[in-house]
Amino acid sequence: MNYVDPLKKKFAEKSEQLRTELRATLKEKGNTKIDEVSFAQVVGGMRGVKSMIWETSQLDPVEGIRFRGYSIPELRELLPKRGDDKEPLPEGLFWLMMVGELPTDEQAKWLSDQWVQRVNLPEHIIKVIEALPIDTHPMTQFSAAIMSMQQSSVFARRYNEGMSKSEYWDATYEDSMNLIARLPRVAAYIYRRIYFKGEHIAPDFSLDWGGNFAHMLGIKGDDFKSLMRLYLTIHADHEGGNASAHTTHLVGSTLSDPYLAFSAAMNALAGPLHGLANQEVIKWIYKMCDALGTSNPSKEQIADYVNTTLAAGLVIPGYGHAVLRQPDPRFVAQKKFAEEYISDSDVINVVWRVYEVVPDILKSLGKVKNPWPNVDAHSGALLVHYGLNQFSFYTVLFGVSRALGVLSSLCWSRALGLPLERPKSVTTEWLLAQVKDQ
Ligand code: HAX
Repeated sequence: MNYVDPLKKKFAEKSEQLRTELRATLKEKGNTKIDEVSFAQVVGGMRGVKSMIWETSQLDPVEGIRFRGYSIPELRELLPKRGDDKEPLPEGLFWLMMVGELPTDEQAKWLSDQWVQRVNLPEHIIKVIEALPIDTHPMTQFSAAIMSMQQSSVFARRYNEGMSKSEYWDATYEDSMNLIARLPRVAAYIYRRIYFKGEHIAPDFSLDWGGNFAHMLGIKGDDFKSLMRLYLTIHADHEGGNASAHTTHLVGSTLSDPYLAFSAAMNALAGPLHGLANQEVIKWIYKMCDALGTSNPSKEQIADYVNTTLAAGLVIPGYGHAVLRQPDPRFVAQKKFAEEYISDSDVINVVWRVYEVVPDILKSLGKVKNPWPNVDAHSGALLVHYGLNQFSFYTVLFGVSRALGVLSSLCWSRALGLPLERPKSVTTEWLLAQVKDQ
C-alpha cells in the first residue's frame, strides 16, 4: 500500500515487520514457558501475571513508567515543544508510542494539524450530552458522548462491508485519530455545560492539541497551557495491565470498534481505585482542612487525620499502587512543575506535607505494599491553583490523556492480529483443591 499519511506509512512498515516475526516465533516456539502463576496471583487480581502484549509503554516497580524506553524526565527534555514552552507536546508522545521513534518538530506539528482537520463533532452528540441531567457525573457524560460517536466508526462501517483482517489496523487508526481529535472538544463542552451555564468557548485552531484544550476550558494564561501539555503527556499510558488500558484491550479484542472499547475504558477509569482517585484526593484534602479548621495543617494534625481515615476503614487516596514500589515519577514530575512555576500555594503545601507524613503511617500498617504517592496525589492541587476547582471533572482530564496510550496500543493489537482475549477462570473449589496437599 502507498500511504500518503506519514504516520500510517511508518506504522505499516514497522508493524508488518513485527507481525511477521511474532507469527514465525509463535509457530516455532509457541510452547516455551514464560511465567508461572501462584495461588496468590489467582486470588489477588492477577498481579504481575505476564499475559498481554502492550507495545507503547512498560512499567518498572522501582523506576516507574518508560514510554518506548524513555522516562518522563527524558521525555520532558526530548519531545517536541511549542515555541519556547518547556513542556512536551502530547502529539510527540503519541507519535513515539505509535512508531517507537521520537518525532521531529515538523512531525509533531503535522499531527497537531491532522487533529484539527479531524475535529468536527457529529451534531447529535451535543443532543446526547444535553439530554443527560446536568448533575450526571462528568465521567458518565464523557463515556456516553464517546459511545454516541460510535455511529461514525470507520472500523464498524468497513467491517460491515467485509473488510479484510489485514485492514483492521488501518480502520482502527482512522477511528483513533478522529476520536483523539474530538475528545478535548467533547470534554470542554461537558465542563462548560455543567459549570458555566453552557457558555462555550470556540476552539482556537492556531493552538496545539493541549493548548487548545486549555483554551476551550476557559482557564487563562500560558502556564496553564504548559500544565495541560505536561498533564496530557504523563497520564497517557501506564503499560497494559491497569484497568483502563486492559479494558480497551479486552473490549477491542472482540473487534468492538475503538469508540466502544474506549468508552468502556472510561468506565473503568471512573472507579475510585483507578482514575477517580484524582477527585478523591482533593476532596479528602479539603475535608481534612475543614475538619481541622485550617488551610495550613501541621504534620501532627495531618497524621491524626490520616489515622482517623484509616480507622474508619477507608484508604488514603493518591497513595499505593498495584505495581510501583517507589514514589510515582508522574507525582515527581508534577511536584517539579509546581516548584518551577508556582511560588506559593496553600493546597500544594498541604500535598507536600501529606507526602512527608503518609508513607511512614502506611508502612506501619504492615500490609500496604507501596506506601508512596501515585499520579493522583498531586494533580488536583495544581488544577486548583489555576482555578480549575470542579473536582468531579478531574477524571475527564485523565481520560482525554489516556486515549493517546490505549488507542495507539489498540492500533498495535489489530496490526499484530492479536486474538480474542479469553483467560481461564477457576472456581474456589478447584483452586483450594490444588493447594490442599502441598
Ligand atoms: N490506604 C490504605 N490502605 C491501603 C492503601 C492506601 N492508600 N493502599 C493499599 N492499602 C491496603 C489495601 O486496601 C489492602 O488492604 P486489605 O488487605 O485490608 O484489603 C492492602 O493495603 C494491600 O494492598 P496492596 O497490595 O498494597 O495494593 P493493591 O495492589 O491491592 O491496590 C491500590 C492498589 C492503588 C488500589 C491501593 O493502593 C489503593 O486503594 N490506593 C488508594 C486509591 C488510589 O490512590 N488509587 C489510584 C491508583 C493509581 C491509579 O490507578 N491512578 O489512576
